[in-house]
Amino acid sequence: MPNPLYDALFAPHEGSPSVFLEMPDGSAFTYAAFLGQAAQFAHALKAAGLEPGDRVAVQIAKSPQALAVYAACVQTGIIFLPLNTAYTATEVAYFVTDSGAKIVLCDESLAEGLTPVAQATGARLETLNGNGTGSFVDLSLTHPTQFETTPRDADDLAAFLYTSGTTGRSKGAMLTQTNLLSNAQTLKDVWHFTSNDVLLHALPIFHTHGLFVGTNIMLLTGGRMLFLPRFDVDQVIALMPRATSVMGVPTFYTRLLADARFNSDLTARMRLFISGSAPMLSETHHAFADRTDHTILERYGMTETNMNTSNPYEGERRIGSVGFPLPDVDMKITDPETGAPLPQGETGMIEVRGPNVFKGYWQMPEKTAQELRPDGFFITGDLGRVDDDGYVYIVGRGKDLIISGGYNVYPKEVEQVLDAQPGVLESAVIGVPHPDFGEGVVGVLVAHDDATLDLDAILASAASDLAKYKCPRRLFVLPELPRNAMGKVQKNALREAYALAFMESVGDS
Ligand code: MLC
Ligand code: AMP
Repeated sequence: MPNPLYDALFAPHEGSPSVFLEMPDGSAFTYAAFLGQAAQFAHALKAAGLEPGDRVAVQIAKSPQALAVYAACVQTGIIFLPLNTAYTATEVAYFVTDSGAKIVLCDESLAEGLTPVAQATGARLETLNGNGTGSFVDLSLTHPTQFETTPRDADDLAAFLYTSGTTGRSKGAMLTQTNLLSNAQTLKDVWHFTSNDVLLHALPIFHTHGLFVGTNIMLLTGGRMLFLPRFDVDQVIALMPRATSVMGVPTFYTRLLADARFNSDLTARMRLFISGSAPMLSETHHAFADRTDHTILERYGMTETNMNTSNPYEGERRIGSVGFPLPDVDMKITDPETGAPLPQGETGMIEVRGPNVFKGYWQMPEKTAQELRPDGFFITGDLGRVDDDGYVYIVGRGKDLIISGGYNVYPKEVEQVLDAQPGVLESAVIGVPHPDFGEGVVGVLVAHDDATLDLDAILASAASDLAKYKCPRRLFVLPELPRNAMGKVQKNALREAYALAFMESVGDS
């Protein structure tokens, strides 16, 4: 009985002695060992009473075992719900409650904080640590290293990825087997990945980029990954001579360029550098090409759609552009107000349709209807244009979103937390240029009459609710927020006003 995603990504490697994952300490996991562990995890999930379609929420460090949980979910038809390890217990509580996850898997160090979450929702809490130990592993040890794959339809759900929104409430993007598989197949072809490739993998595996792009492509090809727990310049430089490809966010490349050891000798064996998840400055593109003779291939994607466009592997990689729509992706540029298609060359809303486009937001039919048209086009919230040669340019965002080091921060979510702080009447959260993260989060506060704001206390309190990367790096206080005639806060004015002050403060720190 078929399970298209498992059959394509994992089944071909069962019993294979080829190395799948190589760790920075030199230890290695063959495909056979990896899939044996995944099968044991699949048994453990089944023994815990989970059925196909149930959700498993995981907030665990990047490790081979963490990836094996993903494989186990695919093999059992259980929906994999990975969570950023930076999320606070408050944030995780929402995801677990909203998704109705039956099991929460977390690092031992997080177990105490998440116990009340599990108790409140009736989820079972098990641990899995970055070093491959934990109660979940203990549960799996007595099980066989083979598991009879659960049949699935191509349209069945494989994963939920939560993405925040302009209303501040996170939405669970439902991704089907086809969404993940079709995109991996397309990308493998357009980027010429083969079993000879060695991907230097330094991205987190709880987001589209590191999991569904990097990992799925390598699984599909049977290639190897140099699997780093996180992006570490020293490790990346040490391992680069053994790699053929890197996928990263722009911060990876600016950090490499800031290191004098990074030069063309180091990249001589490299075949492909890919960037995405955030805009790359043209100066970074040029500096990279000057230093290495490689032109970074920039592509464009998002949680709801996986990848939509890519610069060509062969042919001109146009700096400033995110390339062409992928072969199976329809794209149109529309008037953001009316949805009517705009003439060639004009700037408007980017809409995409294809097998990569998600099924909708979990239990949010209204939100789904607002963003996913009945004819299948998804309204991305990104503003773009297409040039005469068909290259797509992202020229702005129709959504109020900050991207910091490749992580999305929705101002509304942060504003809600700031507004609830003592003495705060209202707040506006903006993104301003940051030399390392591309954009940095800044909060502008207005105090209630007579109130004196304790900015340190406000930041500390926000940090207990929000993941660190969402927390403002600086707070400023204004007597009132600038508003237009309609009463809307003029965030552009705030961005202009605080960009310099923020940059200077980054320089000082
Ligand atoms: C870490 N910090 C961040 C941050 N990452 N702050 C803002 N933005 C970020 N992205 C915080 C840390 O908590 C720490 O706080 C301080 O900043 C410095 O930490 P660091 O050690 O320098 O950070 P590091 O661990 O090196 O992480 C930086 C990073 C990482 C850029 C390597 O954020 C990263 O791997 N980003 C990739 C995100 C990603 O995969 N995005 C893809 C989404 S999918 P303090 O106070 O303790 O010093 C998607 C679709 C698509 O968007 O198209 O791909
Ligand atoms: P996420 O919701 O985390 O998946 O983030 C997706 C968003 O990242 C997109 O909607 C874009 O705004 C942005 N993005 C991804 N890739 C690029 C890119 N190459 N250039 C500019 N923005 C990008």
